[in-house]
Amino acid sequence: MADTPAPATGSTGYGADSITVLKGLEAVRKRPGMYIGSTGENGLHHLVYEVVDNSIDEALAGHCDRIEVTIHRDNSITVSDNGRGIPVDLHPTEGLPGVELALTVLHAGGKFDKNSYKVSGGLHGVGVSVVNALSEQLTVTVDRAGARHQMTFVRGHTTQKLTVIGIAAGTGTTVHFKPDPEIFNTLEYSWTTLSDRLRQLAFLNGGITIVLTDEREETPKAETFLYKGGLVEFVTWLTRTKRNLHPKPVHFSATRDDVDVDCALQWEDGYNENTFTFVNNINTHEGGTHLTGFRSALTRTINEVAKKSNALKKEGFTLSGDDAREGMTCVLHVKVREPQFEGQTKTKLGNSEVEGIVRAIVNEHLGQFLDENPAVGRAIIEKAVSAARAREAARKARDLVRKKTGLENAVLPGKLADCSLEDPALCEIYLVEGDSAGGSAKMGRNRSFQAILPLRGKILNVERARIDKILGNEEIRSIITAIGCGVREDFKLAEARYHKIILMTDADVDGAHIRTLLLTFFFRQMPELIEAGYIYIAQPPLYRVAKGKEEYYAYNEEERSAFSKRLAEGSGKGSVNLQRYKGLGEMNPDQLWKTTMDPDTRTVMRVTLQDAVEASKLFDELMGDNVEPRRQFIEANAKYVSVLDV
Ligand code: 0RA
Repeated sequence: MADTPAPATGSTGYGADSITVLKGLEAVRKRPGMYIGSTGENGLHHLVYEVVDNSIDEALAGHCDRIEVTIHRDNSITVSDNGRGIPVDLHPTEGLPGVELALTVLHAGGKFDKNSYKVSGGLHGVGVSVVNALSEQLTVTVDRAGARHQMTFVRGHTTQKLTVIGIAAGTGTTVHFKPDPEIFNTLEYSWTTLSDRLRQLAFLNGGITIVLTDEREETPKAETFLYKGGLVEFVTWLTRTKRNLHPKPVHFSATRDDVDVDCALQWEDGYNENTFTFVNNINTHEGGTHLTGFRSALTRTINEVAKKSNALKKEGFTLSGDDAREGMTCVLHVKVREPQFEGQTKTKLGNSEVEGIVRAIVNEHLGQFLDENPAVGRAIIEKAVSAARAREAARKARDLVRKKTGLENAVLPGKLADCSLEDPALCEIYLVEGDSAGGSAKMGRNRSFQAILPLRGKILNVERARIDKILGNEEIRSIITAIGCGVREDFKLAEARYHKIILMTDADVDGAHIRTLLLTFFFRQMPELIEAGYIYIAQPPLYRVAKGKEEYYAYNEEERSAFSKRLAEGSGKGSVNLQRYKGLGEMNPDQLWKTTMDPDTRTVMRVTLQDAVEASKLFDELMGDNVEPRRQFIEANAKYVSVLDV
C-alpha cells in the first residue's frame, strides 16, 4: 500500500457502504453483550483489552515493542503503541482510509493482515470498531509517513474525517476513548484488573514493554511490565513464594503444522497442581485439546524417565497423571490460526488437531530436556513417586473406612438434615457455619428440597494438606458424603445429590475465613462443581430495621440508612428499632427463611471460576504460611470488621 497522507475522502467513500457501516455499529450498540460479553465491569475492561490486542498483534508481527495504557481522571483510556500505525491511505476496494475502516467496520482487522494469529471464536478479536461503537467519544491518532493524522468519532459516527494535524518523527497508533454511559452500568476502571491482565500479556509476550499509568490518583502511579524471559519468568513469578524442587523452570517451545507451542514447568514441594493454559493470549479456563495433549504427554514422559532410571522397580505401580502433576506449576501457551472456542464461557479450545500436535511436541521436547538435565528429571520423578506412594496409602485408608462403615455410599453424615425430594436438579444443600445457625436453618427450611449440613468451627486448611489427611478430616468427609460425588479422580458430577450447594456463613471475619476455606476445598478437590455452577454463597442481611409492625431487612449500609429514614419519616407510632445481626444464630428460623433461604425473596451469589490465575493466587495468599497477605485480606474485609466492632 502506498501512503498518501490524509486524503479528504470526498463523497466517494460515503455511499451505500456507509449505510452498512452504520448498521453494523448500530447492531453493536443494540446488543453489546454479544460483542463484549457484558455491559458491567467485565465489558468495560474488555474495551481496553480489545485495543491492546491490536497493538500486541502489531508487536507479534515484529513492528512494535512498547504499549502504553493510561487511565485518565475522567475514566477515559488512552492506548498507544510504537507500531507502523494503522494505514491511512485509501483502501483499494472499499474507498475509505484504512484507519476509518478499522474503526467503523466490524471485523475489519483481517482485511489487512492475514498472517497474524487473530482470534475468531472468543470474545477477543471483535475489533476496535466495537470499542468505537460503545464509546461516547473516540479519537485515533496515527503517526505514519512523517505526518500525524487524526480522526474523531462520537458513538461510532465520524465527527471529523481523517486530517493531517502535524508532522510526526516516528510511527505509531494512539486510541483515546471514553466508554459510553448510555451503554455501561459502571464506568470506573479497576487498576488491579487492568494491571493483572497487562502483566499477564507481558509474560505471555516476552520482550514487549507495557506501561500502565493511573492519572486518577493525586500523584499518578505507573507500573512497567517487561519480561524478556517470557513464560520462564511467568512460572518463576507464580512460584516465587514456593520451595522449588529444581532451580530453573523446565522450558521448551516448538512449532508444528502452523501451531506454536510454548511451555514452562516448575515443580515445588506442595501438593497442588497449578496449570494455566492460553490460546492466542486468551486464558482457556475450561482447558481443551491443548491441555489434553499436554497431560497425556506429561504422564507418558514422566513414566518413561522413571522406567529408565529404575525408580519404579520395587514399587510395582505406574505413575498416574495426578502423581506426575503434584506440586507442578505450568503455563502452556499455544498459538492457533483458526481457534474454535467452546464451553460455557467460550474458554475451551475445541480444535481436534491441536491435541496430537501438543502431545508430539511435549513428548519430544520434555523428554529431551529431562535427558539433558538428569538432576531435574530425578527431582521430578522422586516427587511423583512419593505422590504415588501417598495415593496408594490414601486408597488403602479409604478402603478401610469403607469396610468399617460397611457401605460405600449410603451412610450419610448424622448431622445432615436431608431433603425429601430425590431429583438433584431440584435439591439444594446449605453448608451452615455453627450448630446454632444450623438448628435455625433446619427449622426454617422447606424440607422438601432443602438439606442442611451444619459445620462445626474451622474446617481443615486443605491448601497445605495431602489428600490422605484431607480425607481423614471429619467435617470434610461429611461434606463429601453429603454431596455424594466423590473427590479428585473418583469425582463424578452426575452423582451430585444437589445442584445447589449454598455456603452460609456469618457476616464477620471468621465467616469470611470459613467461606474461603470451603471455597479452597471446592476449588482444589472438586473444581468441576464450580465450573458446573453448583456452588453458591448465601447473602444474609446485616440489619433488621423495624417500627411497630413494619420491618425491613438491610443487606448493606446504604439500605440500612434508607430504611431507617423511611421508617422515621413514616406515619406509624413509636421509635425505629435497629437490630444488627452479628451472626446467623441471632435470626430465628422464620427470619432466616424469609431473608436468606426462601427462593422467592433471597439472593444467592453463584461462584464462578472467573480467573483461575487470580483465584489460585488469592487462595494461595490467604492460606499460605505468610501472615501479611492474610492481614491484608482482613483489612480488605474491613466492612465486616466494622460491623463486628460497633
Ligand atoms: C494493519 C496494517 C498495518 C498496521 C496495522 C494494521 C496496525 C493496526 C493497529 C491497531 C493498533 N495499533 C496498530 N498498529 C498497526 C500496517 C501495514 C503496513 O504498514 O504495510
